[in-house]
Amino acid sequence: MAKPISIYELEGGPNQFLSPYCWATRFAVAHKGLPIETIRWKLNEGDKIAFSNQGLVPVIVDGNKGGKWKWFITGGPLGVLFKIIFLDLFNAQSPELKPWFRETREAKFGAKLEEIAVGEAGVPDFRKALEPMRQLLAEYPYFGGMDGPSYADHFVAGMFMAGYALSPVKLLEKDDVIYAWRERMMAAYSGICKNAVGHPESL
Ligand SMILES: N[C@@H](CCC(=O)N[C@@H](CS)C(=O)NCC(=O)O)C(=O)O
Repeated sequence: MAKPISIYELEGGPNQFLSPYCWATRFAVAHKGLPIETIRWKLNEGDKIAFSNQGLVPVIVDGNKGGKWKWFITGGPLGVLFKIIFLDLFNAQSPELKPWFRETREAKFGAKLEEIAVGEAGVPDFRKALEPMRQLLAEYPYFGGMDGPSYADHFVAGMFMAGYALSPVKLLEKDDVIYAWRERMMAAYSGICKNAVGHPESL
């Protein structure tokens, strides 16, 4: 068996993966059929990933090769989801980290966490921001087309899995084409999603 690729991932509880970007990487590595090993990382542990010459996760280590996987962001929906789950993300931090999280995030955004977070009230905006994806999935089973998931699917599914890990809010209606697509993605890759800790009531 190949030596696992290690991924520095944002720490929740065991098997609780909080970062959409890390999820996209988990999917992509699983897509290649490669084993993966998680190195749990906290937001204030920039020193541990300094070898990647930047301060964000995911960082992967594959043998002696380390580096950051650079992805582009899907803009709208992830920004809205961030506001929906922001207090859950705060609450998922360890008691020692919470004051640091509050202080650095409030300084960065220039507002109280409670003013940034919108919770469930953000759902209509989130669903609206998914409209272009909905149109695509009405035509094709995957963002990558007919044949199966590709990186675009990994990235969007990563966003949903971060929501699942953190928040009980129902992001999708059952009759949404994106709902069926999410079910397909959550069943893919030998159950990497099934084994992840999250909020089943949010589905
Ligand atoms: N666009 C970045 C996204 C990575 C990112 O923002 N990761 C977050 C976790 S979701 C992070 O590491 N945050 C550390 C911090 O905010 O200090 C990338 O190219 O990988």
